[in-house]
Amino acid sequence: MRIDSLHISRHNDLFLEKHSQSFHFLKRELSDKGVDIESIITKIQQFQVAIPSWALGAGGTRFGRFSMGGEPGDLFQKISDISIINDLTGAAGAVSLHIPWDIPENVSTLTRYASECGITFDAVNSNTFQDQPKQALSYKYGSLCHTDRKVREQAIQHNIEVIHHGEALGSKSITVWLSDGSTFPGQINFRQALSRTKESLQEIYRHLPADWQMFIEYKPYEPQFYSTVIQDWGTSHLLASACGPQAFSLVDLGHHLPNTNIEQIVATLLSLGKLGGFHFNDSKYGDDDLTVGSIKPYQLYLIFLELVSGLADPTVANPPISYMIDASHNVKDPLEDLMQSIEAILLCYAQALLVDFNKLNELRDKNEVVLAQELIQDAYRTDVRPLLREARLRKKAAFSPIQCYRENEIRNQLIKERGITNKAKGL
Ligand SMILES: [Mn+2]
Repeated sequence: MRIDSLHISRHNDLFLEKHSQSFHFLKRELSDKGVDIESIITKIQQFQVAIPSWALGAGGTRFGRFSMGGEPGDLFQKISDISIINDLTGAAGAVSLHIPWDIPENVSTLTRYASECGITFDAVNSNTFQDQPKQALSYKYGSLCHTDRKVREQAIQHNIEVIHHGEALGSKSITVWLSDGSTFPGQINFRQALSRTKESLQEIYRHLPADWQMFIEYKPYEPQFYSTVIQDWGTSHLLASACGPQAFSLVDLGHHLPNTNIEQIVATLLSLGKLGGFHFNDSKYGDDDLTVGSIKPYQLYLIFLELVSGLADPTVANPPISYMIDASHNVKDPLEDLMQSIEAILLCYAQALLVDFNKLNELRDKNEVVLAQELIQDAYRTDVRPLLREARLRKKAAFSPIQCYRENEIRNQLIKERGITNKAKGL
């Protein structure tokens, strides 16, 4: 189903007067500080974050999974769900496919449908962390790092197939995340596992089309609890460099040990020109399951300071970054959770755009510690929601995406259309 643009404009009409007051108040306040508000609104309008095809169903853990009904049963319905999010927020115009959970069957019909929905195909993701039905060899003891050459070849071949699926859809990148590692001390030879992984990635890289990028994601633990082969950004960068100029590191917010300085990792990778992708989520204790900005919004803001200042720096030779939300929703309606995440991302992005980095660097040069901190905190403490709303109104998206979603009873409509027991494929 698609959301009727008339319903969105009716919803917006209710807020126009109130919005105009708060927007003009903020506009005056920011203009007095010398902020170019129009260029910020344009940047907010242009910001896009991809939605993964596995995020539209109810999330869950190994203990249980509770459906909310109306889940998308196929790729067409998943794209339709993303188009609802995109129509309401104006910021989610791409899908990131996970193969083999979402193998595109009728490619020309699918690409036509996606284009009608205003959705493009972002990075494709390979999966060698599970065994699939009819798979010849098992990934129980790893995939690209496996001791058996035949298992490594099977995993390499899978990644090449994923690239081919992506090419047919118009994707331009592949994300490789491995669960390879060990759960018990003594289980693997670290040096050999790393060397085999490097050779396998280099083989995949040789099959990368000339205009494609390969993103190498890292994670310190889980599902392996003793070691992972690509445990941190340094290992990811080492492997990306060993592959070549089209290979990059991918930072997933949740794939760090507690209190890691992720913004510094972002800055380091940017300065190396090797930050390819970024996965948004949040976490309290570990992993990556919570809504973006729900636990550590200030950390997200500090990361955006590095992204905004790094990408604007002419001495930084880093390509545009591929952004994706990579979270689980468990007890929430995933569409609502994704809209909350988009709002949190855009808030921190807009706040980072308020910062005068020339002034900040002058303060840093003079070691004005307090004033530098004051400067970044002043932007963080600015309520930029009127800017986000203005950007949405200009794009004919919804003033309040979640409220509009509720007013139109979208979940009930999806349940009516697809049934209460329908389950999305994925985790
Ligand atoms: Mn991720």
